[in-house]
Amino acid sequence: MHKAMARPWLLPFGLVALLASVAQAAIVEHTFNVGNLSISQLCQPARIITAVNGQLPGPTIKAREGDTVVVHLVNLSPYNMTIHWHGVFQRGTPWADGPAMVTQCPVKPGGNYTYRFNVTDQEGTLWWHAHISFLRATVYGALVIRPRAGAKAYPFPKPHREETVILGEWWNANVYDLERMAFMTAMPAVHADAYTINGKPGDFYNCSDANQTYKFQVRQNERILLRIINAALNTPLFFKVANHSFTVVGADAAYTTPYATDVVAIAPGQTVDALMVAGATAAGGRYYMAASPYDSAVPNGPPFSQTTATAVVEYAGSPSTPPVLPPMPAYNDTATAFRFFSNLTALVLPGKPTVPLAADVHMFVTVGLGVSDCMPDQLLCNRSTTHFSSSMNNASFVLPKSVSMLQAHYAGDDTAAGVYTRDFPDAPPVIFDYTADASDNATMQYTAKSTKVRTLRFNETVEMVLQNTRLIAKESHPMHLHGFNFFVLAQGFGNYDAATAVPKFNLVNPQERNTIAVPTGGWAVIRFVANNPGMWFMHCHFDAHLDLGLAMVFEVQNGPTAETSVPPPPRDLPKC
Ligand SMILES: *[C@@H]1O[C@H](CO)[C@@H](O)[C@H](O)[C@H]1NC(C)=O
Ligand SMILES: *[C@@H]1O[C@H](CO)[C@@H](O)[C@H](O)[C@H]1NC(C)=O
Ligand SMILES: *[C@@H]1O[C@H](CO)[C@@H](O)[C@H](O)[C@H]1NC(C)=O
Ligand SMILES: *[C@@H]1O[C@H](CO)[C@@H](O)[C@H](O)[C@H]1NC(C)=O
Ligand SMILES: *[C@@H]1O[C@H](CO)[C@@H](O)[C@H](O)[C@H]1NC(C)=O
Ligand SMILES: *[C@@H]1O[C@H](CO)[C@@H](O)[C@H](O)[C@H]1NC(C)=O
Ligand SMILES: *[C@@H]1O[C@H](CO)[C@@H](O)[C@H](O)[C@H]1NC(C)=O
Ligand SMILES: *[C@@H]1O[C@H](CO)[C@@H](O)[C@H](O)[C@H]1NC(C)=O
Ligand SMILES: *[C@@H]1O[C@H](CO)[C@@H](O)[C@H](O)[C@H]1NC(C)=O
Ligand SMILES: *[C@@H]1O[C@H](CO)[C@@H](O)[C@H](O)[C@H]1NC(C)=O
Ligand SMILES: *[C@@H]1O[C@H](CO)[C@@H](O)[C@H](O)[C@H]1NC(C)=O
Ligand SMILES: *[C@@H]1O[C@H](CO)[C@@H](O)[C@H](O)[C@H]1NC(C)=O
Ligand SMILES: [Cu+2]
Repeated sequence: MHKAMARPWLLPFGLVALLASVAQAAIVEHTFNVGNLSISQLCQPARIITAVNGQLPGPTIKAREGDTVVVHLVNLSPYNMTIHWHGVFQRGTPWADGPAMVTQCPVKPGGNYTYRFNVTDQEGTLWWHAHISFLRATVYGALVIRPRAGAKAYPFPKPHREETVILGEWWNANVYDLERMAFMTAMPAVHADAYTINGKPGDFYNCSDANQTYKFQVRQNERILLRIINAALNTPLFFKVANHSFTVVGADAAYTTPYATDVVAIAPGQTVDALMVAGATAAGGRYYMAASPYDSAVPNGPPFSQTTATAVVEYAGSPSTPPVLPPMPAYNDTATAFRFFSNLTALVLPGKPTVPLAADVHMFVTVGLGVSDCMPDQLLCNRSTTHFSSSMNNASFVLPKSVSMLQAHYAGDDTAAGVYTRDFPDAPPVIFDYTADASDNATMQYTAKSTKVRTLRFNETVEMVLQNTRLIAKESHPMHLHGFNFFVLAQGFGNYDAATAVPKFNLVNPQERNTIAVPTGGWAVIRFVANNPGMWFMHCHFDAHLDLGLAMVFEVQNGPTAETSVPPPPRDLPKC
């Protein structure tokens, strides 16, 4: 499990530390005007989407480790809005995390809010996205954190160039209305019409004009750092470049042991940093970069778009020959996805946190789909058909409506008692054969709605076994934790069995992530240290599942000092 590959590029870290100590932290300031953008995709008539500063994807935030990021969100759109800084620890700034009704009330149309936070103790690729409704389908962008001392401080050969590669999904529909309809009917929303690379679907859709294919210009033998982000709402993706291979050096803004591969698997919410050498044998040429879906649902889930997004990697001075398409894995190629996900290990660096060798809190949490009663505000919920739900430990999460959970937490126990309960269970209500077809019956599928949190003392170490179920369908749920990175000790298929799993725990160099694609019909074990007081959302990063309740919240209590306590809310925190 933890065969570290050879490290060909070890750098003198004393030098890195010296350079780091003299670098000054800066303030990186942006104004995000969120508003209407008229755009034509897939040869459809122009439609109005919600976007930041008239761009799809939105602007890239470029910072160095230790910098302060300040973003003024000005909501000129007709919708309530919040932005989440996906993967940023937000230590000491829990009010800037962004999930609607968890850490803040939304910014109403015409309103504004300033997010202020430091990007400390993390380097690599993160991203930002709307955290309300399905609006992140078009409100998203990259957040790149470089080392303080510049590119020389990368623990891998300095790239000649860096490129952001944001994978997304596009609908020929209003995604706000889609979310409303999916919620009110408790039925899955229709699937995306296209996948995209840097906002563009590429040449394999029934429409071609010069504007719908993204192009990367490269020079022979250049070493390019690809910062790959999966911003799709509901679809894990396979990523390849024809006739090129990669060396993965980071994931979720944590360095990895260099890992050689010609295919990247990436679930919604995840990022992968991969070096690619422009060394295609025939000098020059044009090659497709491609992203195609990984559909892990068994039996088949709702239909998904069986299409491929492409961009073109074009060598300088090359003739305009037709590009070559790489052979993509089959949509159901779980073996390829698992090989990639399970083979990554951390690059252990001096001074970086290492995996806790023991845990104070042990949780066993089932993750999956189910059915619930129609809620009063699900106005179109048909009582005579199945209405879908999803849950963790059979508790299907609903957001509060009148005040955010962090505000309730900060106000104290009396307020909190009316907003959430502290009874999120450490184990499912019934122990059963989680992944067996025979367990998928009406009794096991039923789940009730609630707003439950798990309260943690400051600095407790938590171990969580995430166990996917077969209820309705097996599926690889990408589980995302706000406020922390976690270490991935082990993962596998079937029901978790401590007797065989514990001896395989990687306690040497486990990968560190903020989003784990729990194997379909399988399990993963994660550990994190609750050293960040606040209210931290943990949820499936498929918006279709989040909306149906696949979530919970960690309430992390204050530590002994002011620095380890939730600070007062910023004065401009939006009101409900
Ligand atoms: C934005 O577009 C919506 C239609 O989607 C429209 O109702 C609204 O008036 C537009 N707002 C502005 C400021 O143009
Ligand atoms: C953020 O960084 C600035 C500058 O280094 C520092 O003054 C401030 O205390 C930091 N804020 C938090 C919440 O750590
Ligand atoms: C932000 O909101 C405040 C309070 O409503 C208002 O005074 C200010 O002008 C707004 N700023 C912008 C840039 O819209
Ligand atoms: C293109 O159109 C054809 C015929 O209408 C259809 O069969 C095919 O699925 C479409 N392809 C895409 C990628 O939409
Ligand atoms: C291509 O994009 C540019 C800039 O966004 C725009 O001005 C132009 O009209 C577009 N062309 C087509 C054919 O859509
Ligand atoms: C490039 O990739 C294509 C598709 O896999 C393959 O057919 C072709 O032989 C490759 N060319 C070279 C030069 O490797
Ligand atoms: C993938 O799907 C194909 C075609 O539907 C099927 O023949 C194959 O058995 C599936 N493979 C796996 C691993 O489920
Ligand atoms: C990766 O994981 C698979 C198991 O899925 C294993 O067979 C393989 O040897 C591992 N190593 C590499 C380098 O892919
Ligand atoms: C509700 O579901 C039943 C059973 O599938 C179906 O016959 C009926 O038409 C549905 N009603 C509505 C309003 O969609
Ligand atoms: C449903 O599945 C559970 C778990 O396997 C089992 O205990 C129970 O007896 C089943 N109920 C029915 C009605 O089949
Ligand atoms: C957190 O716990 C670790 C040991 O588990 C300890 O070394 C550290 O000092 C604690 N941090 C704080 C701020 O209490
Ligand atoms: C926007 O949020 C407020 C709470 O801050 C809520 O009352 C209102 O219904 C929301 N509007 C929409 C369109 O969701
Ligand atoms: Cu899910």
